[in-house]
Amino acid sequence: MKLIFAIISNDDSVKASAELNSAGFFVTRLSTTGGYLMVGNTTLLIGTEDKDVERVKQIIASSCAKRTHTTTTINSLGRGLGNNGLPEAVTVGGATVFVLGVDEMVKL
Ligand code: 2BA
Repeated sequence: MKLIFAIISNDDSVKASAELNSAGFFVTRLSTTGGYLMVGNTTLLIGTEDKDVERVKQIIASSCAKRTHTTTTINSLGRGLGNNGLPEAVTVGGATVFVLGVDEMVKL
């Protein structure tokens, strides 16, 4: 069994969750914040059998878009003074996915 962590845009999270649910996967949504941009994103937790990991990744990939995000001076201050506080454009997403092994999953 695997536990998949998928960090995605808030804007894609409803579609991704709905499509995963429709395909029979169970999903937990966490409200998270990226450490670089300091803006909200969504982390999905999906516990699934090994054989279904590729299918989950396909659904996430098809639900999540790349976006360009321009930082603000205030966000830049959150990361220190390395860029002189100037706005910068970074490409975010579609999704950052981690797949971890699971020893046991029980529902009690
Ligand atoms: P953030 O940390 O807010 O990062 C947003 C975007 O800023 C990243 O997009 C990347 O384009 C850029 N970025 C992040 N850290 C950087 C750095 N040290 N130097 C230069 N550019 C940097 P994505 O790579 O698509 O990541 C989107 C979000 O996924 C991240 O939001 C973070 O919440 C998560 N994430 C990505 N990689 C991760 C990792 N290795 N470990 C934990 N979380 C990760």
